[in-house]
Amino acid sequence: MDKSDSRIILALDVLEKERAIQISSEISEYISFIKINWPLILSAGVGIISDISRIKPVICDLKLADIPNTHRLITGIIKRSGAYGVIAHSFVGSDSLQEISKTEPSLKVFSVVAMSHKGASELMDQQVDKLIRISKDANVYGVVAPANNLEMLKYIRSKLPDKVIISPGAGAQGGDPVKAISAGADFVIIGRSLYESSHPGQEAEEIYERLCTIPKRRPLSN
Ligand code: NUP
Repeated sequence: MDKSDSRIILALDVLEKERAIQISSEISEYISFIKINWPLILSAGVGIISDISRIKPVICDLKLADIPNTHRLITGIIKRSGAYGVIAHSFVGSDSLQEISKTEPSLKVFSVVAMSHKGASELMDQQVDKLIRISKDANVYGVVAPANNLEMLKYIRSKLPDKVIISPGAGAQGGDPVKAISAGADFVIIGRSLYESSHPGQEAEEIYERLCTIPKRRPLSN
């Protein structure tokens, strides 16, 4: 079966380069992208972006939140390393977000409009409309929205019918991948429940099979 249409993004939050490569290779046939975050980049070095890109396209979860010039500098580095996309915060404003695409038009920008942890309710959740507005103004490729807060996820989908939604919070954070995709996510981001599993390949295959039962919203680009 051709699994190149997988709606799973692996969140590769392990610290050792060898383990990162081994897990990615083991489950690569069941995933479409690999998201790497500060823990792996800080421990393995920026070269890990190109190492992992040989297995699947890499989304750098840097949650950029700075002035446009700093975004420009960071964008240059990760693009040269072969990154497919980057995650940035929207609360810094549309100029900072736009600077990323201005610097590297081919790099896909995903802006954070809502988060999956409890603390998101203290400030971010109340600002979701503004964060959506900023993301629209910046014409981002996609947004990050929580898989474990289905009301929020559905709301964001209703406001952004045409954006790609990537959705963390399934598995270890309590969300269900099938429910998240049914609520409007295009991709679920899954970390611990895959890389901490004693059989990551089997686990990924099971989630992949479950997701196959849900009709596709649209052809997905990678
Ligand atoms: O709101 C967010 N929640 C979240 O968990 C935004 C994120 N970028 N993430 C990231 O997704 C988090 O930093 C981690 O890399 C991944 C979820 O991993 P896990 O909970 O499936 O292990």
